[in-house]
Amino acid sequence: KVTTRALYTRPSEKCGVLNVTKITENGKKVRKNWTSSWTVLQGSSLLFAKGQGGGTSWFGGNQSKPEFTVDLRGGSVDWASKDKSSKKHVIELKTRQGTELLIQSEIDSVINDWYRALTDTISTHAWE
Ligand code: I3S
Repeated sequence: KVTTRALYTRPSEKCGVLNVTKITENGKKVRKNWTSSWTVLQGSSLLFAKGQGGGTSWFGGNQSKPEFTVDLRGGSVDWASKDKSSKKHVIELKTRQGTELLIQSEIDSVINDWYRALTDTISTHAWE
């Protein structure tokens, strides 16, 4: 029996293609470099791999290794202000380690789902 609760339970894993750029690394401003990236939310980690993975999940085969990984614990997520980017639907993600990323999708349902998943993850792992 499918309960309402089950319908609202979110998976702890999520993946998809997003446009991503770092804007700050270890507290230092870096030059933007927007890249389309295969993005995976796994537990409290967000993993990015270059390219779109050729339609195959890199979990299975010998697809590209994660380009970089972000620890979401202690981080924060918000919608980016206009001065951060001229693009629409941009999320600003700050890590406790002082890395700031912008994450974007042209599809608002896609970016809204990511926003929810990231805020849920950060609040779930807030006390670790
Ligand atoms: O915040 P900025 O500097 O206006 O960001 C833009 C630049 O990074 C630009 O590249 P150049 O390094 O060649 O100037 C990018 O092509 C743009 O996409 C960046 O702005 P948006 O608003 O798209 O985030």
